[in-house]
Amino acid sequence: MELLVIGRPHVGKTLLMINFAAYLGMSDIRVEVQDSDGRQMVRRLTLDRARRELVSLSTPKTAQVHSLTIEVTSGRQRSEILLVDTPGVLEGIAPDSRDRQLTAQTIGRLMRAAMVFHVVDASRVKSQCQEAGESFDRSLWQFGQRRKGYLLVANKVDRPGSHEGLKFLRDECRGITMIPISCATRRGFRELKVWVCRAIP
Ligand SMILES: Nc1nc2c(ncn2[C@@H]2O[C@H](COP(=O)(O)OP(=O)(O)OP(=O)(O)O)[C@@H](O)[C@H]2O)c(=O)[nH]1
Ligand SMILES: [Mg+2]
Repeated sequence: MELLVIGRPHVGKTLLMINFAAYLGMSDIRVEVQDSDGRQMVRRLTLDRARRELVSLSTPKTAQVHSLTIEVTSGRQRSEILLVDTPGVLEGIAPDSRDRQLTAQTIGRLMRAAMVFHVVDASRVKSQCQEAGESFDRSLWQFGQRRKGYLLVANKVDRPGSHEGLKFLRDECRGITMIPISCATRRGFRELKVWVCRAIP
């Protein structure tokens, strides 16, 4: 069963994948890397190395689909979930054909995934949505309103401006489940795990 992590570039998707694995008790991870042509390769990384190599200081970073298997335990129930980190989706149609292919691959997976973390940067989402008008984020949370297994993850709540961003999201996304988190401080990870346990089909 697949849990897809999707969102605009630089919102913290990759750090979320790695730090959530750490929160669940994993010390090293087996990352499957799939390029835009569907070719696959496997890498075993410590969490520190994964953070150093996969998380970006400048945008954009992830140019392939990364996935790793996590195990979630709740009471006696143990479930294996494929956590899938995707390249950031840009507004509109990308000029580069490889970027267009990656976006198509990501949207295709969105339709098939049992669960979706739609990640936004709480400290920037308000200005990004206001600048873009009909933005990718808006389309995605409208899609999420009609779908089981969709969660809006408001990341970077440790950053200035996130308070206003959370208020904006609460006004815009009525009826949608949202969890504020920080991949930097790990706030909200317990709530993420509880949500995943309940959302497992
Ligand atoms: N302050 C703060 N920084 C964060 C948080 N989460 C991620 N970052 C930083 O945001 C930057 C982007 O993180 P990534 O995990 O690479 O973001 P991404 O969404 O995977 O980026 P792309 O792969 O380019 O789409 C890095 O410098 C992270 O350290 C957070 O909760 N708080
Ligand atoms: Mg990334």
